[in-house]
Order: sequence, then C-alpha cells, then structure tokens
Amino acid sequence: MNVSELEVRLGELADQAVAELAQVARKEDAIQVKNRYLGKKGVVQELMQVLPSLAHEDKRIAGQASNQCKSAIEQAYEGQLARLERDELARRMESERIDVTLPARRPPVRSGHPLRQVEEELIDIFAEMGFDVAEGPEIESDFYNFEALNFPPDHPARDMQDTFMLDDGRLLRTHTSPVQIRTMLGYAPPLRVISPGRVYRVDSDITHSPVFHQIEGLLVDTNVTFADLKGTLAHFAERCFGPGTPVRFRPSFFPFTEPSAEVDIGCIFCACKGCRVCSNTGWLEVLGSGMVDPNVFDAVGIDSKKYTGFAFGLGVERIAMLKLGINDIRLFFENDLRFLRQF
Ligand code: 2NM
Repeated sequence: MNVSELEVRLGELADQAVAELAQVARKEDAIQVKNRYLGKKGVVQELMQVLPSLAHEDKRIAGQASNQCKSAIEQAYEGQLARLERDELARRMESERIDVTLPARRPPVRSGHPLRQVEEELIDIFAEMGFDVAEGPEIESDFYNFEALNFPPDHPARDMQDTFMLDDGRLLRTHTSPVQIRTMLGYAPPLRVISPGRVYRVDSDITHSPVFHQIEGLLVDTNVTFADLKGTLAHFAERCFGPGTPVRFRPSFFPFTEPSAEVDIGCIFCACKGCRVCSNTGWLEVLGSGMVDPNVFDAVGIDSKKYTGFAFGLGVERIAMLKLGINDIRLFFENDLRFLRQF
C-alpha cells in the first residue's frame, strides 16, 4: 500500500466512524465505536502498521493523515457524547417536571379536638375570674368519690350500676369532686379552684358516654352566699353563650350541697320560644350547683361556722354539643376525621 492509498483509506475510515457515531443512541455504544477505530488494536492502528515500509517523506504525510483521521473521529465522538447527555437531560426534565404553579400541599391544621377547644374556652372563663386549675387521679377510693362528699352508705348514686368498680374496691371517679376534697384537705381557705377532667359512669346513649369530661368549681371563703354563686354562674353563662344570655336557678338535690340548684340558660336555638332541643320549655339545663354542705366541710376539717362556699359542676360534652350544634355525644369519641375536620 502506498501513501496515497493510505490517505484515501484513512479518510474513508474517518467518514465511516463519524457516520457510525452519529447513529448511536447510548453513551456505551459511542465508546465502543471509538475504541474499535482508535483503540490500541483498533482499525486505524492496524492500518498504520504499513508505516515502517514507507519512504521517509511519506511517513510524515502518513502521520499527518493519521492524526487528521483520529481527530475527526475524536471530535465526532465528543460531539455525539454531548448530544446524548443533552438529550438525556431534556428527557429527565420532561418526565420529572415539577409544576411550580400547583397549589402548595396544606399541612394538617392543628385546631385541636372540639372537646379540648371548648374545655379550654371554659377554663379560660373561670381563670379570668381567678379560679386555679386543680387535677387528681381518675382511679379513686370510696372515701374521696363518695364518703367525704356526704353520700350516705346506702345512697343509690353509689350503686354498682352507675360506677365502674375495680376488684380491690377502688373505682373510676364518677365526678371530679374528689379533686375538690383533695384540695380542701391540702390547702386552707380562701379557695377558688376548678377541676377539669375525665370521669366515668355506666351509662351509654346519644347524650351519655361511659367516659366524659367535667369541670367542677369550688369557692370557699368567709361570707360566701348564694348571691355569689348566682353572680358567678350568670357571668359564666354570658361569657360562654353570649351577652344577655338569661339564666334561671331551679331547686334541686345533691348530697354535697345544700341548698342545691340546677342552672338553666335561655334556649340558644329558639330564643326561649320553645323548640325540639329545649323540649318546648325555652330553657336548657347546663350546670348543677349549690352551697357546700357543712357535712363536707366536716369531712375535710374546714370550720363550717367560719367558712361557707359554693360549688358547681358542668359536663363539657353537653356544653360543646350546644355550642357546636352536635346531636350525638358518641361523635366526640369516634375519631372520624370527617367530623373532627369541621372544627
Ligand atoms: C356539682 C353540682 C354541685 C360539687 C361539690 C363539690 C364539693 F367538693 F365542694 F363538695 N365539688 N363539686 C358540685 C356541686 C358539683 O356537679 C353537678
């Protein structure tokens, strides 16, 4: 093979390699093509084995032709590689595209369970009036739950039907009054406390749950009268249900208070005209209350000649149902998000 034949052959190889490189669709294929032409045992190297047989002047020409061929293939290789990478990037940009105009994902709104919202509102109202918050155990002894509260030993409220009993004679508290007993045993008057918390009774229907929440209040001082009770609860009713909310006190009975009274508010659904919710009475019962019975003071060692006090209790579920327009108490305890998300 003479030098001009070599030059032609190198030119053909370069054209061939460039054409092949233009066809490949993958980076690995491009590398393979380049190696086949330019590798140590590649076709260009093989062709150049004629070099030693050429005349001195022709060797220089052959070397130049070989370099030209190599750089043409090299350039085509680099170009194709760049093109493949660009295509790959474009493909990924298309398939992994982020639509920046989409509305942001909303984080779950932590408004709190409706019962907790109402409980906090009620606590705030009493806190404004200077009541401290007291808490106590949910498992109680008969003494704190009944005896100290002036329940006679055979009183029907102690019946097993109403109270969840433990095997050892203790019980799940049926009200938060035991907290008031513990407070009176631990602190000297004047006292002004509320006791929010979970209580338990064997009872279940659309207005009763075996577990529910109470807030009880207790105020003990010298010269506390029923007028103080009325003023406090009338103020509470206005803060809870709106200015001008009417209240009325009906005589009632609790073992731990004497006298005792149920507290009604004017029906907030019919403006006291009478409707289904208030059973056409125009009134809704929201609180129990009364003057602390001297027997309770005796049980906790408070001098009932020196001190008087009032107490009251409310069901958080009942108030929440009235305020939020909920007609089944069980909804509070089912954890159905379709219910909870409404509050
Ligand atoms: C109520 C109604 C009336 C009450 C009484 C006491 C205590 F400990 F002072 F005697 N605590 N809570 C009370 C009074 C609770 O709930 C309907």
